Formats: sequence, C-alpha cells, structure tokens
Amino acid sequence: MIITILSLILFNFINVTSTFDTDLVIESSDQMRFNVTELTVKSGETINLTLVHTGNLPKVAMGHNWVLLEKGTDVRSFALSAMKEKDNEYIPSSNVLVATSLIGGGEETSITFTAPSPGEYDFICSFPGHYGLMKGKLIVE
Ligand code: CU1
Repeated sequence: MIITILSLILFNFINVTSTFDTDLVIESSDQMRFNVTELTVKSGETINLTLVHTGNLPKVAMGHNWVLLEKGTDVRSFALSAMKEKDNEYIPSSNVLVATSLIGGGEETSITFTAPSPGEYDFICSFPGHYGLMKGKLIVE
C-alpha cells in the first residue's frame, strides 16, 4: 500500500516536471497555409511548439518553418532578407526570436522556448514567397 502511494507520488512528480506549460501544434500544408493565424500564451511560460507539415511536397519546393519575429519587425523587409539566406534555411541573423527547422511534406519539428514579454509578435514562414499567406500573431499576455 505504501509502495503504491509512493510510486503514485513519484509518477505524478515525474509527470509534472517533464511537462511544458503550454504545448502548441501548428499545421502547415501544400496549400501554403498555417492552420492558425493567432496564438495566445502567457509571458514567461515554457512553450513547446511543434510544426507539422501535412502535405506531400518536398522541402525544396514547399518548405515550411515557423519564425517568431522581434516586436516591431518590418515583416516584408525581413522576408526579403530571409530569401537570401538559403544556406541558413532562410533564417537571417537579426530580428529572429525563435525559429524551427525547415521541413518538407510529412515531416514535423519541435522547439522549446520561453514566451517573451507581453505584447504582439508576428510569426511567418520565411521560405521564399510564403510570408504573404503564411503569417500570424503570437499574443503574449
Ligand atoms: Cu512555407
């Protein structure tokens, strides 16, 4: 009985300590879209974000990533500079808070980060030509 109780306590402890504050799953597709355009989190939370590519097209033709930009970033000029960063999976060295790897159809990738200070942040896919359709807001409360 005592062992059962102890193992339950231990199990719950392990369970709690290995869980993120917030798990977010974002789908992306061959139609060049994210399935969400607005996400809300709380400042300081640990976020585990998974980007899923539900399509079939390869990364070179329909690659997707999820890039969270610093507050106040000019999205259009950022996306134009990202186009030149092919060797770095289209991630420029400035204005990026967090970015996933670039993935193709059938793949998924995850990142863990701490939600920044309260405010609104733009997120995009920085693959050339995608930011016009693949964009949204992360709202941090
Ligand atoms: Cu994309």
